[in-house]
Amino acid sequence: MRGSSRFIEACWGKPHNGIPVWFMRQAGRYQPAYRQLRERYSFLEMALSEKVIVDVTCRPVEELGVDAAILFSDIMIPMGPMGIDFDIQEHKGPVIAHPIRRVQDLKHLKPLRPEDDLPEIFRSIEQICRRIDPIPLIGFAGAPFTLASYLIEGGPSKNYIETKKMMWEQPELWHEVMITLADAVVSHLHAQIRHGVQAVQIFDSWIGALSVEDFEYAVLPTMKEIFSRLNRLHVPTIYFGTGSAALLPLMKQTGARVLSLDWRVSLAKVRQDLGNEMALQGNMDPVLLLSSWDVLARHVRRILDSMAGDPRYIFNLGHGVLPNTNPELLKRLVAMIHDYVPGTNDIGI
Ligand code: 1CP
Repeated sequence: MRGSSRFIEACWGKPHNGIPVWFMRQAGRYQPAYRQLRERYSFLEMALSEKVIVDVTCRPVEELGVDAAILFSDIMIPMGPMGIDFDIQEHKGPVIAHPIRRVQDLKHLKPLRPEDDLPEIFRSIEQICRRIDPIPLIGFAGAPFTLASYLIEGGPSKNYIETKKMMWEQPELWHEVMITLADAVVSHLHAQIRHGVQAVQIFDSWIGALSVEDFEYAVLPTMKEIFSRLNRLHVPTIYFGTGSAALLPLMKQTGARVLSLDWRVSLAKVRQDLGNEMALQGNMDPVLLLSSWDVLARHVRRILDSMAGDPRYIFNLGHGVLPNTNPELLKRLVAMIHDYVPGTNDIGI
């Protein structure tokens, strides 16, 4: 049996001691051990090696003292067995050999059969859960919009021109793409939960590119369907986006139990606007980790004071840890959050 964890308790809004903390991209390039391995292996070799997945995932728990681990993987990994030929290039990210633009391109995709297609990942999840117990492991997947943006553009993008054109000019094909990806996301996350992850996060990193109207029409129905299928398994479900301030009321409607926010919004204001049912996660600017400790600590204190006493709050960054971040600073930050004692707060929650 697993013990209780303040991260899981905070997701559900149950009483717990101290503010939970973990970091997006805590398993990755800022870690000296990761960089050493990366000199010898490609990213994809590492992301499919059981030993590497387990080690890179567990280290932040053991070295930084965070309250949750996140699986070392990538949102693109399930796309391989579905028939997408891609590579992950250093300093760039995913590059897709044959972008999806027409109905025929979609016809070649196979449904994901997670345990048969990616056995290394599920064996790793079981090992990780045993090694870090009672600290929980967070599983994840990319959201259909963010995945689609890579598949349609062929790689990282600034203006999402082909993606938006498909969304507007070929709504039926767009719908098919969203449904196909939604099925893969749900089956991948269901399998991760079956093998032991205790919470799941859906990364919609580039959703801020959409207007409120486009999100409501072209993305929201799929996200509602995904969260409704996931919530049946009674594990916390987290929805993350960046640049998404205008979308937050609609992101709440998806049914996600936790919203993960970037640094552009005020947590206390979002709490006020969205009410008390959902947990909130975030939202320190990751660039602060490249500043001096004094500057960093002042900003952290402000965030913690603004959410003091809120049982549904989880400290995190507004986006991933940047590669040049000093691990010692992350460790000190975790300690500061755990040692935090609220003064008086004027939020009243
Ligand atoms: O060269 C290298 O060593 C690869 C760098 C790297 C790493 C360490 C990539 C390529 N992915 C990852 C791991 C990763 N990716 C994790 C690990 C777990 C953790 O958080 O600690 C996670 C959750 C992801 C998810 C991911 N991949 C997202 C969503 C989160 C986010 O940061 O917005 C996205 C958008 C990707 C695509 C991707 N993969 C890699 C890069 C550099 C990118 C971004 C490219 C772009 O700017 O579009």
